[in-house]
Amino acid sequence: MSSDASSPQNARSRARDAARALIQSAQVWTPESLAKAVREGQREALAQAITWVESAHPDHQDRNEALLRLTPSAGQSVRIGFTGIPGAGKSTLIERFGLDAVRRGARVAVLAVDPSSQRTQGALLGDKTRMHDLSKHPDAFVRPSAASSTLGGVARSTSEAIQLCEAAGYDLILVETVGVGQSEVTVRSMVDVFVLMLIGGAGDDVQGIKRGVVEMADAVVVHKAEEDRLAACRTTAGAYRQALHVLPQPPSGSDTEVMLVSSLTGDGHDALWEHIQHLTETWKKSGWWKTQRTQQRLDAMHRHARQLLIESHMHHKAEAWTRLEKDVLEGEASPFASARSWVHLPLNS
Ligand SMILES: Nc1nc2c(ncn2[C@@H]2O[C@H](COP(=O)(O)OP(=O)(O)O)[C@@H](O)[C@H]2O)c(=O)[nH]1
Ligand SMILES: [Mg+2]
Repeated sequence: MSSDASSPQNARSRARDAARALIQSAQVWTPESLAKAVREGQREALAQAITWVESAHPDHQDRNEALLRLTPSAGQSVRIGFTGIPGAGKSTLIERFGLDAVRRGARVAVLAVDPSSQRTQGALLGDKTRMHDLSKHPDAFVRPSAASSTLGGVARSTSEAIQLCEAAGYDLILVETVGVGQSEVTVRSMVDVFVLMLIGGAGDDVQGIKRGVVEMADAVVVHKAEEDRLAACRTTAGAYRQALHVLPQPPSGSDTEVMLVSSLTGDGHDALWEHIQHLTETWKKSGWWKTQRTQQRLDAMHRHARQLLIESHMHHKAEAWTRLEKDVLEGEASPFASARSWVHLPLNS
């Protein structure tokens, strides 16, 4: 048989591939067909399903609800959140951690929550190139942060994206969130293990780490701990160990571990993996695993109720909103009175 690229057989097969790709891209999904494709583990379907649930449009909510009903999570996964300022090395650590995990036999999904990417678009591009090897791996799925977001930010749909990844058979879900604003609090309530990442020697004020975020962490990673940075990283780690000592014990019952890690050399990566394994096993035995997940389901319901209310009102009373905003800007109405009258207006005003 000829292997010549210009042979008629090859041309026919290329045409067939192109036609198939065209059909696929033009495919009109129903919640049923999309859910089935997600459960079969088709990546394009998973990407499409996440795009669906990211939509805040009221007309899309029936469709999304049907999709989510048909893609229940088996609940066997481990969800890990990583937070830290831009530049802490989250994407780099996640790529290395994820590649180690697929080598150990896990199927890994990475989701990014980046409220700042809407403005800069920078993180989006950065993550795609940074997780290059992981995103190409057949046992991994990498979803860079959505660039568009309405009220409540990208985090709004992250718990649904997690569910979809689990339905598609991914058993290790890694969520990257930038340590600004409310995103780390929201992500904390969606993951089993929460990791705070710092750079050694950079100082707290520089990194903008709030005490509340340290309290939420199950592990503190002092990152980029290699070569001439090692001494500074050890000092930072010592300071955090001391600070954690005076904080109350976390509700999980496990003390927060402070670890030195380098994603350049890989030092500390095995220890981080083992620590997370240890927490998982301990919490499954103690009951904390189930307690936390149950509480998180309730948190998610509350979050959605707030979000759906505001989105529905924004959609149906958009004109009144603009009018009232103008009144407030011109000093003709008080913010409180305007907000109240808007809330009490009937829909479609
Ligand atoms: N020295 C050193 N640099 C690192 C390490 N991990 C990441 N970096 C670098 O830190 C910069 C920011 O990394 P990135 O993963 O994009 O950080 P993110 O914004 O937190 O996702 C990049 O230039 C990385 O190459 C590490 O372990 N050691
Ligand atoms: Mg990043």
